[in-house]
Amino acid sequence: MGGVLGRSDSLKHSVPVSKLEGKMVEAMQKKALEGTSMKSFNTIILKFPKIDESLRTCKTIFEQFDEDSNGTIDPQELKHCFHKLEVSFTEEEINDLFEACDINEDMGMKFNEFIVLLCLVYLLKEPSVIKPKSRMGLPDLEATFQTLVDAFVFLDKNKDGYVSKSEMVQAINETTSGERSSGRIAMKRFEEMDWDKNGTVTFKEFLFAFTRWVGIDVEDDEDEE
Ligand SMILES: [Ca+2]
Ligand SMILES: [Ca+2]
Ligand SMILES: [Ca+2]
Repeated sequence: MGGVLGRSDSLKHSVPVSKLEGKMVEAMQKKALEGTSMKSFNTIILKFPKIDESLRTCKTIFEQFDEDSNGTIDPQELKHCFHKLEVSFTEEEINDLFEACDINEDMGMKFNEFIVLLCLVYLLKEPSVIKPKSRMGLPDLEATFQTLVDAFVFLDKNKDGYVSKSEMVQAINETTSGERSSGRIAMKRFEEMDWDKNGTVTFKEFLFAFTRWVGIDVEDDEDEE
């Protein structure tokens, strides 16, 4: 092992964080105080199929809110969505969220962006805010979002609301002790997550990576089922 310890941890945020990111980090630190149900990186992996299944049921919700059925949810449709879900966000909060999740900046939420957005809503608001209305078809979505929060809290060893490269390595090494390849896997996973390459992974980046891993960001619209 080389001797460059702690470097990525210490040169964290050279750019000031956005208001939304600040709120996310704060909310995540609060969640961290509740602890995590994850015991190892493998427990997270084992949850993938269930999370995948649950997120796919989200597709119906997505289609419901895509009022003009053009495959994306625009700001106006999102406002209707929040209204129906009884999520009381201010205009500014909704816009901030929209901007944060609209990765390709085309003023539309694609399915995977919408899922990330809903999960951030879950994080930012009190647990009861997404009301389990059966007609909306939000079955165990909250439980799934909680699982994702748990996974992030597990990875974020120092509970600062970000996952650093060394935390990722630590999490994976805890699981597969002694395997040489685990460090490389950790690096690869980390690089997939840290898409702005600033050395830390936010919950938002984590969620986007997740939608890729479970395969719900498929670009083409062909239904594989
Ligand atoms: Ca639309
Ligand atoms: Ca951390
Ligand atoms: Ca990053």
